[in-house]
Amino acid sequence: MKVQLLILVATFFYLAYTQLVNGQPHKDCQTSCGNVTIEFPFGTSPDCYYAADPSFNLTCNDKEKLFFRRNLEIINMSHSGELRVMNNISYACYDSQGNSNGSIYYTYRLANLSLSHKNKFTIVGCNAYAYLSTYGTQNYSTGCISACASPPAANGGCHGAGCCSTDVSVPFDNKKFETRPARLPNMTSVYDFNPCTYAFLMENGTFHFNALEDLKNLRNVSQFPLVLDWSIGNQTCEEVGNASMCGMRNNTCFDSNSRPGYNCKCIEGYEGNPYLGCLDINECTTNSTIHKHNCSDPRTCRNKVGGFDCKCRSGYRLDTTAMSCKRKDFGWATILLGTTIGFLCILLVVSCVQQKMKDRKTAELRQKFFEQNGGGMLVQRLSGPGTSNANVQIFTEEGMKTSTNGYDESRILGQGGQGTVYKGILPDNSIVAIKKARLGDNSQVEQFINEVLVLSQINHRNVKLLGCCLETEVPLLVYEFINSGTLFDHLHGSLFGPSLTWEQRLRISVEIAGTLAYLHSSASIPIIHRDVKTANILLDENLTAKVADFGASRLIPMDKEQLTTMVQGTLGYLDPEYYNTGLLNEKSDVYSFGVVLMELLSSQKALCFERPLQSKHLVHYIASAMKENRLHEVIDEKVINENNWKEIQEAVKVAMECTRVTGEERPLMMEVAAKLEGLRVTKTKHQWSDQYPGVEIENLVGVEILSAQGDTSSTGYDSIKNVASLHVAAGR
Ligand SMILES: *[C@@H]1O[C@H](CO)[C@@H](O)[C@H](O)[C@H]1NC(C)=O
Ligand SMILES: *[C@@H]1O[C@H](CO)[C@@H](O)[C@H](O)[C@H]1NC(C)=O
Ligand SMILES: *[C@@H]1O[C@H](CO)[C@@H](O)[C@H](O)[C@H]1NC(C)=O
Ligand SMILES: *[C@@H]1O[C@H](CO)[C@@H](O)[C@H](O)[C@H]1NC(C)=O
Ligand SMILES: *[C@@H]1O[C@H](CO)[C@@H](O)[C@H](O)[C@H]1NC(C)=O
Ligand SMILES: *[C@@H]1O[C@H](CO)[C@@H](O)[C@H](O)[C@H]1NC(C)=O
Ligand SMILES: *[C@@H]1O[C@H](CO)[C@@H](O)[C@H](O)[C@H]1NC(C)=O
Ligand SMILES: *[C@@H]1O[C@H](CO)[C@@H](O)[C@H](O)[C@H]1NC(C)=O
Ligand SMILES: *[C@@H]1O[C@H](CO)[C@@H](O)[C@H](O)[C@H]1NC(C)=O
Ligand SMILES: *[C@@H]1O[C@H](CO)[C@@H](O)[C@H](O)[C@H]1NC(C)=O
Ligand SMILES: *[C@@H]1O[C@H](CO)[C@@H](O)[C@H](O)[C@H]1NC(C)=O
Ligand SMILES: *[C@H]1O[C@@H](CO)[C@H](O)[C@@H](O)[C@@H]1NC(C)=O
Repeated sequence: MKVQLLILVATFFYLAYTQLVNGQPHKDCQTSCGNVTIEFPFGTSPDCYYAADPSFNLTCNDKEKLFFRRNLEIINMSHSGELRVMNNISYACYDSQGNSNGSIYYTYRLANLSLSHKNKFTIVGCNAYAYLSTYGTQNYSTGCISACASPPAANGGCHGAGCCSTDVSVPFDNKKFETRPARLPNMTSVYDFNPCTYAFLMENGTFHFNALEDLKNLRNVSQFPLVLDWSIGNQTCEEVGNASMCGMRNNTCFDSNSRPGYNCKCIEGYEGNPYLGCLDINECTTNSTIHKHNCSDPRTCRNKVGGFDCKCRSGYRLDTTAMSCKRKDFGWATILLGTTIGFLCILLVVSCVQQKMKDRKTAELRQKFFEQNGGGMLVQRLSGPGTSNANVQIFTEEGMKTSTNGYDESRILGQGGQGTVYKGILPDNSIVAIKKARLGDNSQVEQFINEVLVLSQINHRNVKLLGCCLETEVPLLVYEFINSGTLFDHLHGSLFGPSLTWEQRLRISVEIAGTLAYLHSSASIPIIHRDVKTANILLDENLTAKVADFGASRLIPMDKEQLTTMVQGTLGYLDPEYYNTGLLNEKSDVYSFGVVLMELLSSQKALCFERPLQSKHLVHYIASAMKENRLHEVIDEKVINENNWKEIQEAVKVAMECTRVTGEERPLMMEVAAKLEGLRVTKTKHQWSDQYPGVEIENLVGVEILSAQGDTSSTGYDSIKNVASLHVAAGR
C-alpha cells in the first residue's frame, strides 16, 4: 500500500516535471559527440530533441561520430538554422573501351530538412554530365555538362572544362536527393587521364578544382560538406505568436529565409542557446585576442545587462566619439557650491572656536572675580576652625543669572543707595532676595568676607544671609526673601491696610532693639549696623520685624572701642556725633534706633520739610513738643487709647535718651531692649492671649523668661547682663 502510494507520488512528480520542461531538454542530455557540440533543438535521445519534429533526432555512434538519419555525418550545427553534414561523392567509371566499370549513386533522405541555397552541384570529368534529382511534393532536377578534348590547364576553374558546377534552387519540401553521374558515348580518348565521372553536392567554396589530380582520382577525397537548412515548425513567427519557442528569455524569433517555420536568436548583448534562453555577455572580460567592447581603454569597460559602458573614474568623463576618458572641466556651479560649502565649514569652525574662547574667557573672568572678591579666602575660612556655624552657600554666576532670569527688570525689588535688589528663584523653588553688594577697594575684601561669615552666623531677627556669589565683578549677596514690605511702608506708605496698633508698634520696637543688642554684644566681634532706619526694617506676614541691609555694617575688633571710618548712613537717622567726628561705635546705632522709635510713636518721617524749620528733624520735633508739654500733639492719635498713655510717655523717654547728642550719655542697646521689653511685660500681663496667636509663642520664649526675671528684679530694666545672655542663648 505504502509502496503503491510512493510510486503514485513519484509518477505525479515525474509528469509534473516533464510537463514543466515542455520541449526543453533534460539536464543529462548528451551535449557533444566527438568534436561536435549537440545543442537543442537537436538531441540524441527522445527527451532531448524537439519532440514535435523527429527530424531533430540524431545518432551518436560508437566511433564518436554524430549522424543525421544514419548516413549524413554532422560536422557542426548553428542556431540560425543550418546543419553542416558530409555527403559522399557519386561516381561512374569506365574502361578503355568505354564500358561501364562500376558506379555508385548516393541517395540521401532529408526528412523535414532542406538543401541550402549555399550548396553547389558539381561534376568532375571529361565529356561527362550528371543529374541532381530531388523528390517531394514537387520533383526537381538540375544538371551540368563538362567537356574536354585533352587534359585541361592545371587551374582552369570549375567552368565547364573538366569541372562544372551549378547553383541549386531546390524546393523546401524535398524528402530526398540523389546525384547520378554519366559519360557522353564514344568518348574513349579521355580514359587515360579520366577514368571516372564524379558528381556531388557541396557547400560553395569548399572545393577547389585541381585538373591533374582530381580528374584522375577524386574518390580518395570521397566526402564534401553540405549545408542543410532547418527551422521550427512550418509557421512564421507572426503565425506562431506566443506559442513560439523564443521571445521570452532574452531571445527573439525570426522567419527562416529558405523554409517555412522560424528560428531563434539571442537579442543583442546576450549569448547562449536561443532555443533555451540567453544570458548576458560580459563584454569586458579581458581577452587579448577579442574585444567585445569598444572602449579604447579596457579598464574603463563596465559590463551591464544587455551591454556595457565605458565608464571613467571620477573626475573624468567619457568622450563618446573617441570612446576615451577626458578630464572633466568643473562647471561654475560646482566651483560655487564647493566654495560655499567650504566657506560655511570655515565659518562654523571659526564660530565654534570663538564660542570656546569666549567660554574660556568668561570662566577665567569668573575665576578672577572670585579671587578678587575674596572667594579663596572665604573657602579657606569656611574650612578653617571656628566657623562651624557658618552656613554660607557659594553660588555660581550661572545660577544667579538663571534665578533672576538674567537680571530681568521685572525682578527688581528695590533700587537705591545700597544697590539693586533682585527677586531670585533658586532651583529648589525657594525665593530669595539677591543684592549687589557695594565694595569699595581691594583692602575691604577681607572685611567683606568677615561680614559675610559673621552675618551668616547670626541667627536672630534679622534677614538671614544665605550665601553669596563672588564670580561677578560686584559680589552678590543672597538673602532670605521677605515680602510684606518695610516698616517705612507700613508707617508712611498707603499700601498696607490698617495702621499698626500700639501693641504692634511696641513689639516691633522690642524686636528691633533685641536684634541690635544682639549684634552689638553677642557676636564674637561686635557688629554695628550703621544704617538703622524704618526702610531697613522688614515685616513678614506676622508683622514680625526683621532687620535688613547690613551693607554698611562694620565689625569692631574687641580691642578697639571706636573705629574711624568714612561717614555712612541715612540723613535723619545719622548720629550727629559720628557725623562730626567720624568715630564709629555702637552708640550710633542707638541714636538711629531712637529715631525709629520716635517714628513708631509719631508716625512722622525722620526728616520732614513740611514741619516748621526748627522741627524738620523728628528728634527736634519731639523734643520741643516734650519741652512745651504738648506731647499728645505729636503722638499719632491712632495709637493713643485710654490705657496706654503712661507707656507711651515711657517710650518717648527711652527715645529721647537714645537720641542724646553725646554718645556716652545714650544707653546701651541692651538696656533699651530691656526697658521696652519691660513696658511690654506689664502690658502682656493683661492681654497675653488676645494679642499673640499661637504661631508667635515660639518667638516669645525669651520674653516669657524675661518676664519671670522682671518679677524677681525690682528694677526690671537693669539686669542687662541677663538679657544679653538670653539673646545669646536664643541666637544659638
Ligand atoms: C576531432 O578533431 C580533431 C582535429 O580537428 C581530429 O584530429 C579528431 O580526429 C577529431 N575527432 C573526431 C572524433 O572526429
Ligand atoms: C531516432 O533515430 C534512431 C536512429 O536513426 C532511430 O533508431 C530511432 O527510432 C529514432 N527515434 C525516433 C523517436 O524516431
Ligand atoms: C560514404 O563513404 C564512406 C567511405 O568512403 C563509407 O564508409 C560510407 O558508408 C559512405 N556513406 C554512405 C551513406 O554510403
Ligand atoms: C562549421 O564548419 C564549417 C566548416 O568546417 C566552418 O567554416 C564553420 O566555422 C563551423 N561553424 C562552427 C559554428 O563551428
Ligand atoms: C516533419 O515535421 C512534422 C511536424 O512538423 C512531423 O509530423 C513529421 O513527422 C516530420 N517528418 C519527418 C520525416 O520527420
Ligand atoms: C516524382 O518522382 C517519383 C519517382 O520517380 C514519382 O513516383 C512521382 O510520381 C513523381 N512526382 C511528381 C509530382 O511528379
Ligand atoms: C559510336 O559507336 C557506335 C558503335 O558502338 C558506332 O556505330 C558509331 O559510328 C560510333 N560513332 C562515332 C562518332 O564514332
Ligand atoms: C560561392 O562562392 C563564391 C566565391 O567563393 C561567390 O562568388 C559565390 O557568389 C558563391 N555562390 C553562392 C551561391 O553562395
Ligand atoms: C504544417 O505541418 C502540419 C503537420 O505536419 C500540417 O498538418 C500542416 O498542413 C502544415 N502546414 C503548412 C502550411 O505546410
Ligand atoms: C535574461 O538575461 C539576464 C542577464 O543574463 C538574466 O538575468 C535573465 O534571467 C534572462 N532572462 C530569462 C527569461 O532567461
Ligand atoms: C579569448 O577568446 C578566444 C576566442 O573566444 C578563446 O579561444 C581564448 O581562450 C580566450 N582567452 C582568454 C584568456 O579568455
Ligand atoms: C575495372 O577495370 C579493371 C581492369 O581494367 C580494373 O582492374 C578494376 O579495378 C576496374 N574497376 C573499377 C571499379 O574501377
